[in-house]
Amino acid sequence: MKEFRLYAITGENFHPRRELTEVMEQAILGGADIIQFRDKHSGPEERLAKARALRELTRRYGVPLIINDHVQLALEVDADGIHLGQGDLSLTEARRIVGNKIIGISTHAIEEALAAQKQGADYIGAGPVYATQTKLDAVAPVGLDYIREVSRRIRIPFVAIGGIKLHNADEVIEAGATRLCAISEIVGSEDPAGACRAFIDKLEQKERG
Ligand code: TZP
Ligand code: MG
Repeated sequence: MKEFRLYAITGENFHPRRELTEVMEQAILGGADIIQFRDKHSGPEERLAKARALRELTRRYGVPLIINDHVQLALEVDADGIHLGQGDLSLTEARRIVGNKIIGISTHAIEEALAAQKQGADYIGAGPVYATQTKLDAVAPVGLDYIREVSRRIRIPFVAIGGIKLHNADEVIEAGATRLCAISEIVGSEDPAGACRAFIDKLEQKERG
């Protein structure tokens, strides 16, 4: 898959004066280089309309669009990939359905990460690094130790997720993450583009050494 470093996921808790595509466009303008549509609340029609709007937006900017959970929706809007949790359909089954589209898998333990890598995931999510209010059924925080372990042992791209904010991003990067993912710190910001630029600055600072 194309290289990426700032993975922005849609949220429902964005700033009251903004709408979904506007927030995600701001995120892209600020440097988010992969977008995930994650929507646990809308019904099928609303979900399809939102996915279509995001497809149009991400195509315009040449940014990959990943769909969380809904494999058929990903096919319907011709998204670039899907993201699955441990409880969703298996990677083998997903691969059979989506062919060579991107498949990302959430992992919370090194065994899950190794299994996802072995089964052909294109990237994994590693987290939640910190406690988060955004995903209420998230497992307990895995902390920076998990980021260190994944960066040592996993060869496919991994993105750190969960409670990542501008005030703690440096230590996540220091632990070995070269890609960050955030929901609330981006979509809940008064200035999503500025928040993304600030994350990118931190990643670039590390890249420059
Ligand atoms: N998966 C693990 S933590 C999380 C998801 C979807 C939520 C991340 O949201 P935030 O607001 O960046 O903590
Ligand atoms: Mg899921």
